[in-house]
Amino acid sequence: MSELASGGSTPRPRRIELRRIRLPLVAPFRTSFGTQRTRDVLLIRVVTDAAEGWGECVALADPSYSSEYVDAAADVLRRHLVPALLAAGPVPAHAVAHVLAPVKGHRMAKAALETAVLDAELRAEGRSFGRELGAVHRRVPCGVSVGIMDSVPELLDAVGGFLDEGYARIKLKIEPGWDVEPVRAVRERFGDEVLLQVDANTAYTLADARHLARLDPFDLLLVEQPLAEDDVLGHADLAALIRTPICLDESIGSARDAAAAIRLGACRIVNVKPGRVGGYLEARRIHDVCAAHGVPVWCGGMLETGLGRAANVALAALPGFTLPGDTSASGRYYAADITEPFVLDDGHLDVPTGPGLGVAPVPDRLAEVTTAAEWLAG
Ligand code: NPG
Repeated sequence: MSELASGGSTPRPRRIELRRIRLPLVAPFRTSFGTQRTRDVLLIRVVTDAAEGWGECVALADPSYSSEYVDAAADVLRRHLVPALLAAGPVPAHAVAHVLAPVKGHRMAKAALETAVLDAELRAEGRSFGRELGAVHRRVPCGVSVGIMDSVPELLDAVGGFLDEGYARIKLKIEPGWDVEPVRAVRERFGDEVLLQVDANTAYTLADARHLARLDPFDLLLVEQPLAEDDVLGHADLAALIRTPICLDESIGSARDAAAAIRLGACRIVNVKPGRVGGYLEARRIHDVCAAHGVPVWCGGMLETGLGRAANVALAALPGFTLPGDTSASGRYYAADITEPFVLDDGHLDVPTGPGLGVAPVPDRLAEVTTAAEWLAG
């Protein structure tokens, strides 16, 4: 028996659907790399003889957060990843990455496919994502990410609203020209006890070190990805020049990247986004590497629908996720989600306990927002 087939009774993927949906955001979301107004999402459905499973691709419409974008993800899935998986026969979820490895890069596309296979497998076996990944909490505290605004008063209104809703942590998006003053204003208005952090999405260079040190007096939990994605050494240099702990996001594509960044002293905290790192199984490995080094992790977000959110909440319940994540309620982004919405309860979301993701698209709602769909078969 081949290594891949060692799952024994592993059902074979028979058909795989690529489906595009379009969801309007409740409000524009501005970051240092652009403004999102709608979410153009690629969903993958894997159908086996035993069950069907869903995966959400987090690639944005444009290659602005990273080099991946949704049309490219659909293309590489259609031409390379799905044919490779269908040709491989019965493949357990833990072996999907190995089957897809000959294709370089495209981690967000690979993550979505692996998630759909894992969901189908877990649904067939009646096991939840949380149990499979090693969740140790029944619910997780949630943070919220607040976009760049036109004015400080507008920002203070938004932050006040989120605190009233019960969010346990506030993350402010920053860029040159929108950093020290908004942070100062939020601290002055809401006090020192609010858990506060900032996210630059690569908007600075090492030459900004003295400016970034002006954030030090505000006792931020962390500054996320101040420098370029490929500037790990620059982050290590910056760490010697500022007191605020550095957290890496875009720079970390794998557990190996995380180990290297930690060894270099480039970060004291890691943002884990399953899409960015090729899937939930690699995300768990990053959790394990960081835990072994005493490095806290938290779960990032890519404006997921309920499908991706369900899996993120399960991941965020692992023991090393000691900081609140960007696992906000569905209503933070969508007036109507494609699944039952995730609703905040005392600043927390419940970890789904049903088989697989524990949630599924509501068929009518899914049909309403679908812009294209195609089936691929072996
Ligand atoms: O809560 O899902 C969420 C979004 C959290 O700020 C968030 N994500 O760089 O981390 C990020 C950022 C982002 C990603 C913003 C993609 C826009 C698109």
